[in-house]
Amino acid sequence: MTLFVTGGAGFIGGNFIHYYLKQHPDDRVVCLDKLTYAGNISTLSPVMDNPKFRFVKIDICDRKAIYKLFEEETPAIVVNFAAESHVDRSIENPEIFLQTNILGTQVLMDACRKYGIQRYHQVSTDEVYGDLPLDRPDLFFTEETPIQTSSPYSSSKAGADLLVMAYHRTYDLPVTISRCSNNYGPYHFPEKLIPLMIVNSLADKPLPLYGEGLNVRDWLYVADHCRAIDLIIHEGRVGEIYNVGGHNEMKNIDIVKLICKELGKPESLITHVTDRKGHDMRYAIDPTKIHNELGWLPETKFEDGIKKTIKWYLEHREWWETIISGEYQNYYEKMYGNRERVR
Ligand code: NAD
Ligand code: TDX
Repeated sequence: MTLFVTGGAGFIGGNFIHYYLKQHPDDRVVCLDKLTYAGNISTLSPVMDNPKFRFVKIDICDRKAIYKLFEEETPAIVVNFAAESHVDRSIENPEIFLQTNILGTQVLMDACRKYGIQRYHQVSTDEVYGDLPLDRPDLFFTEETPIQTSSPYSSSKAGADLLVMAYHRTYDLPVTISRCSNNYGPYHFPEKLIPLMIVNSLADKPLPLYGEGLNVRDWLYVADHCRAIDLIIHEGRVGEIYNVGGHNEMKNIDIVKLICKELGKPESLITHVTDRKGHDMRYAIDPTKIHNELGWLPETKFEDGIKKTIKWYLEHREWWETIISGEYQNYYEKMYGNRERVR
């Protein structure tokens, strides 16, 4: 059986490929990735020599090339991780988000229709539900929560989700969607909160916290997300959406303080800067459906996961030092150079 994993040189897709090849040694995995700024081929170096693995540099929006690869490989399952994934970048330049996240999804599903497929799985996000107020801890996102997006990123992911469900209803495409909360773990690109704070702490650089730092995210260790997707593609019901999250809500400021503590750095490095535009206050997933239907529960507690993650960054300096020495420097200057210190 051949599985296509798009966006496999990125954070979650890369972790998923490592996970999947271990769990299903008889299956073949083909990774399709454009290698944008967020894609790192070095993330896949541990599997490059595996005869069950193939890497193809390809843009999911390139219809001709995608059709050719489907014809050649005839995948049974497609798992689509490929996306522009950073909210701050989407605020600066929404267009590429619409192209990759919506039109790229369409190209993949058209290829699935043309060449046949057992399952198309769309990796989506809890951000499609918008946000929850801080003073209503009783509220959670369920699969029935209406879509109400805040950023160009989340709107593009929601647009893709709607298209996926339309392809199911109209063309009977066998689809599933997972909507997961914030992931953390190895190979996380250092523009996102946790790796950025680890990398800056190690260099004794300011830790830029947006606004008061009271926004809440529901953190899940990436391997738990990979296991959820593996279950959904093999045992999940066609046409269904599954929320994935581990009831681990934390304020940004508490995460950053914890990273300072773990690395023995002073909290005085924390610098409150101008808030993100349209900043979502709180995300919180209700994972009852995936638990009841597929028996999924998170296995890694945050206290352990964050320690493992920090250890990984300490032991894999070359992975992130290469990233932050390149184009990332221009990005950092652009995004944080003009962000005012607010206190
Ligand atoms: P990432 O930015 O680390 O990786 C994205 C990957 O997609 C990169 O390797 C990039 O090169 C590739 N890519 C981008 N455009 C492409 C294109 N046009 N064609 C082919 N490849 C392309 O993202 P991530 O954090 O690993 O997220 C993966 C998926 O999971 C995304 O769909 C995202 O919306 C979703 N998600 C992420 C989180 C999270 O916390 N990171 C949570 C829930 C859902
Ligand atoms: O420098 C920063 N300072 C800061 O305070 C950065 C990069 C972030 N933040 C805040 C903004 C958010 O409240 O930290 C929180 C987390 O930010 P991100 O790491 O950018 O993640 P988020 O915006 O929550 O989105 C993530 O989770 C859902 C992923 O990037 C998405 O791809 C996923 O869909």
